[in-house]
Amino acid sequence: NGETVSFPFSRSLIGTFFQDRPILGNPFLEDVPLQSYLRRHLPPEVLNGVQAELMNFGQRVCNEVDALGRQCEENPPRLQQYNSWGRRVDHIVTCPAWGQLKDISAEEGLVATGYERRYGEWSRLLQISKLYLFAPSAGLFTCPLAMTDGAAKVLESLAASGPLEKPFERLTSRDQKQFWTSGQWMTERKGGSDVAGGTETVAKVQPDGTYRLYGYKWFTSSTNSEMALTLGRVVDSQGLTTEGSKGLSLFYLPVRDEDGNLNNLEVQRLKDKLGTRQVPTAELLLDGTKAYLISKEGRGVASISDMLTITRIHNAICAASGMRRIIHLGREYATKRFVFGKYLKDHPLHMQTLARMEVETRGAFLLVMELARLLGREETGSATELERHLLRLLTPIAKLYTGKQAIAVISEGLECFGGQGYMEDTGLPSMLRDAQVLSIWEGTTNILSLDVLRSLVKSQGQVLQAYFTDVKNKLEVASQNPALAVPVGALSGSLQRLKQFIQISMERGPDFMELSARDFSYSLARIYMGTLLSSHAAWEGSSSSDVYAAQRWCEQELCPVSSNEKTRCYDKEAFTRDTTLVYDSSAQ
Ligand code: UCC
Ligand code: FAD
Repeated sequence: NGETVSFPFSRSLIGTFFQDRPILGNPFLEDVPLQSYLRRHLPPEVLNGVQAELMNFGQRVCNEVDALGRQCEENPPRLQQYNSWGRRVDHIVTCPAWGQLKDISAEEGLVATGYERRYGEWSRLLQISKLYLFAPSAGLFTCPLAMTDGAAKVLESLAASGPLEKPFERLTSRDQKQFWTSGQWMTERKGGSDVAGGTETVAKVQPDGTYRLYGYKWFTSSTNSEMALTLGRVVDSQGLTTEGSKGLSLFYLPVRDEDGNLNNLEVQRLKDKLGTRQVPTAELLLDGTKAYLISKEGRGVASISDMLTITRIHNAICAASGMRRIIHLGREYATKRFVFGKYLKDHPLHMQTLARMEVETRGAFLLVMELARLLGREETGSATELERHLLRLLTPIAKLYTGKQAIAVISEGLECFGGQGYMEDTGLPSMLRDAQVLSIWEGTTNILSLDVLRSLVKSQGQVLQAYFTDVKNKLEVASQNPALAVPVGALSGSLQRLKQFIQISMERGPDFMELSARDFSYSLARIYMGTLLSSHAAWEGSSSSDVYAAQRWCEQELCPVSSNEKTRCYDKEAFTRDTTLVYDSSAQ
């Protein structure tokens, strides 16, 4: 009838529709739970300063850090083993953005803030809030920062003096030229979990009181750091070493000598990894590496445990912040992706998906912030005995639970972008790859579940007592709010079932406890996160969303250990049944 027909897919055109990409806003301004948490906990004189700093930093993350992190992903480190004249140099080449992230970390005091204690017991909350904003954009520079913070903690608790004074100052410096990062070399070929059984590195004392280390470190991340803490076995005057944990001692070593040469160590190769590709992770041969003994002989594991506490908290920060980031991007995208006649944000089933992710993230976030609060109090001498016990117990709980949550939530988050979530150049897939490591390094889920049991045994049950007291106190306050009656009821009931389970497991003995360790830890985690959500929702400044989040959290099974107990999956015969099932050898 004479209408002009256009042909949008003609040779010279590829169509007229292009989907707008999700945009990252200032992650502080977009994070209502973070702002609300700070308003609730910080005294007014601290709150103003902290809010201003986080607002500025959030903008910097958005304007500057995010692009640098992406560059690190796109330009992974490489190992230059020889120079042009054939000399072995073992130079780990990282992209310029990696160096810029280091400079920003120093300038922003991402480690220093925790040690300067400008805001007293609240300093850790500021530091951890900054890391929380930084982590999802920072191209895994959070990995060296975690270990640097952990090393600083060890050196501080050893009251660093002599050769240790300088490293402590460097690790906690805000001066870009002075700032050092640290590695944490614990894993050897025979064992990363079983460090006591796996460590073959030996340490020979020298006439000047220093040591020379000989060994092979199987995983060393951020290997271009300036220093490391590591474990080895001191060789006695008869040339013998002590087996097991009591033969392990802790050493500090500079990676390079005063002339800039490697300290008698060789980088054998860089690891080819699923994710964390931005971070160099190397295998190292220690061939007479000069080191300083910094623990009592045989107290290596106990002495490095301070580092483990800090790095495990960092792991939980990265887990929670990764979840938060995928939600920020996913909900933004939902406002601009138009399908079946409306935006994604108007499809109830899609919003339900995002809401479920949001509830998980809020639970993880509150647990991380609680750890930050407890750590700050412990370090400034203001923590009660109950709070010190809670810090010990909640650290492995947070690490093991949030690591798993992050993998699940980020995986779900990728699906929120449909096929685009699977496309490398959107930057989204690397989030999932990087999350996958959170449950492996710094102690796997099972190892941390066993660490939970260790904390109970070592404290003769006091950490558990602290847990029950704290949950009950918080629930009592939350129960004043009628809107929280259902979640508080569910939590109280679960706490009761947990108590009964503990009674049973004490009667059944250590094997039963070991087999239930993972479910037990999950139960502790879910009940505690639900309690934190309810407690926050009961605060007079809370919103209806806070109440709803607590309600939704408590709709899940809060105490899986008690329901699994009915299946006999922790009893004496369970091991045989499990083994038969796994190897399917029952017919033989
Ligand atoms: O993976 C690594 C770096 C990755 C890159 C950085 C990521 C940063 C975070 C993310 C940000 C993006 S470094 C490698 C990490 N490796 C581990 O986490 C090791 C996993 N394995 C364990 O945790 C094991 O449970 C071991 C190694 C601790 C077990 O050793 P033992 O020697 O068999 O254990 P014992 O005999 O039970 O403990 C020895 C002493 C005891 O103290 P005493 O002698 O006073 O009774 C324990 O109470 O150490 C104490 N101890 C602890 N204390 C053991 N664990 C702890 C703890 N968690 N807290 C306090
Ligand atoms: P294994 O101990 O062999 O564990 C294998 C499986 O057995 C796991 O599922 C574990 O949960 C399970 N398991 C082990 N023991 C028990 C038990 N008693 N009961 C039940 N289950 C058990 N290490 C460093 O020291 N420094 C680093 O910088 C570093 N960087 C790393 C970077 C990356 C990207 C990765 C992936 C690892 C890194 N690691 C580093 C090593 C890491 O800490 C170890 O891989 C981790 O602790 C697990 O040790 P493993 O590999 O020996 O596993």
